[in-house]
Amino acid sequence: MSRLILLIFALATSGGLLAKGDTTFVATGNPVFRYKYTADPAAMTYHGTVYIYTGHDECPAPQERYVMNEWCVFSSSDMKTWTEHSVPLKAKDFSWAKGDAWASQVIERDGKFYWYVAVTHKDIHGKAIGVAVSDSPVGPFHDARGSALITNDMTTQYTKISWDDIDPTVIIDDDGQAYLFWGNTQCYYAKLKKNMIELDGPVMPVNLPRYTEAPWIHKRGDWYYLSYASEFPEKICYAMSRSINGPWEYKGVLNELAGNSNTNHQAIIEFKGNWYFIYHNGGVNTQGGSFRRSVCIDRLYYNPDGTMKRVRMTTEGVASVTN
Ligand code: FUB
Repeated sequence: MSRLILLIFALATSGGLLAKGDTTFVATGNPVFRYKYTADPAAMTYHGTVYIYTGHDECPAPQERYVMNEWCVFSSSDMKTWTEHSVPLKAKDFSWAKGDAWASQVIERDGKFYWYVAVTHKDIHGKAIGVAVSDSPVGPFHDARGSALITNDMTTQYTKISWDDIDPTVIIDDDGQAYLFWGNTQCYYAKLKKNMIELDGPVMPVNLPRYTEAPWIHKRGDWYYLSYASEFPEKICYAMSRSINGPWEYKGVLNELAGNSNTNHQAIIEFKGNWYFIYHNGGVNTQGGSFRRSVCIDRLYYNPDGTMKRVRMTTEGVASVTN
């Protein structure tokens, strides 16, 4: 099917968020996005559409380092036909940041979209977390504070490393209280004010076995799930709790090593009645790997007791959802 026909098809089905420069394509399996390297997926559902926010691995082969300057957003109403929207946010959009568009997550509150990102701080040694805001899930986004929400000096009592303040994940609980979780080596969490751009209490540690990074917090029924990258190379493990404040009970491995990438960074969402495990591997072409990663999607299933079944990573990916 030609690109033009795909574009017309998407215009008819996308709910009207297409703009000049957007690209639409039909996924053929895993990895989903094959024409550029995408990493650290975060996902959000909103009004019948799923949005996947990613970092962009730009490191030229054969170099082996993170070169990440911007974030990307993709949307779909059926998990098969995807639109990439114009780049909605870059590390340089945060005037206080030096660069490094690392892992992130977007959440909606009261019609605004808040994008929590990890970057390197220009003046305060180490990584930092910022937040951008937009009236649309596809942007454009702008720095919501003009300063970092989390800086390395706020967490030195827990670890002296300079790269612990990365990988933000966010949840709004049923009572309206929002929480930010993040961290490398040590997992942290803190309450957010209703404005979503200020902390509403102290930074608190969450102790999880063999924790490395990439926390993702989600809720299903009365259970809270905290999944995270464990050890290195990373596999994804998880813990469950009846309370967002813990105690967290370790439940084991959720996803095995990707094999072709040291990191595996996951997002978990429900969309149109199905649960999805969204992650990255190094599976696109012969140059893919730990610094040229690609987003994949597979189904996630629960056991009757609420625990999650181990993910089966597939080449075929997920089927189109029609309802
Ligand atoms: O993409 C840079 C870093 O690699 C992320 O912050 C980690 O989660 C890992 O995926």
